[in-house]
Amino acid sequence: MIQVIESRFVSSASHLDNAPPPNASEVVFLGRSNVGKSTLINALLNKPLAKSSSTPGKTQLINFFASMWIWHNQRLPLTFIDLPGFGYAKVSKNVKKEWEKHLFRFLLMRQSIKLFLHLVDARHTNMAIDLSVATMLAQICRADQCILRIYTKADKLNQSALNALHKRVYIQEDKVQDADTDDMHTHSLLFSAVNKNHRKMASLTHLREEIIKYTLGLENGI
Ligand SMILES: Nc1nc2c(ncn2[C@@H]2O[C@H](COP(=O)(O)OP(=O)(O)O)[C@@H](O)[C@H]2O)c(=O)[nH]1
Ligand SMILES: [Mg+2]
Repeated sequence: MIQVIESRFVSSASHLDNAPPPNASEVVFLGRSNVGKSTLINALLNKPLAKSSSTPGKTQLINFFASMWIWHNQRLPLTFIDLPGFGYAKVSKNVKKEWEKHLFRFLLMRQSIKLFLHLVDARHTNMAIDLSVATMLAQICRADQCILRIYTKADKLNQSALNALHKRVYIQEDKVQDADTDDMHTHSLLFSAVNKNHRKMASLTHLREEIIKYTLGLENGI
């Protein structure tokens, strides 16, 4: 049984250099604007900490959230990191380029990151931006890190699309469509913040277990 007993917003940063000192294992949430990052963070932490909005591209800073989890009578501190949306459309190309350079450096250099949660809209699973994020993650992922791809908004799929994606994710292995990437560290799940009890979607409890498993390096069995 996993419980999240405390969670709070720590601070925002624009770069690696002004990020708070790492003092726990870290889980990074990344994906396009509006894919459901803030919603998922709030659901997992059980508190409306991350601002969720229907206006794409609002988040421009890296936001840090501290939390304390209880698992098998152990206290496990975990930090969640909400990254600004990739593919943000409302800034100039140069601003965007500069911004993504900072993000990349942050992801590459921050040693405390143990898990990358890559959120992909379940309705649009082959977007170029997501494929390039997946490739980038597979390239920078260290041996002590994992990538978990979460297909969000699964409630918006019709039955046959849900079945097809479910089959791809759980029955066949869901591979990044790029032959160059080493996909050993990537796993996938379907999720809906709206429909929490669907047997083809991961529950919050299951997601929390996966997060613990991967951040503690226990992926070969809890
Ligand atoms: N139907 C549905 N809507 C969702 C889901 N997750 C998020 N949303 C909605 O999608 C919009 C964007 O979500 P948000 O968490 O702000 O996305 P972010 O930009 O990635 O942080 C909001 O209106 C959310 O209520 C989901 O699983 N299902
Ligand atoms: Mg957000």
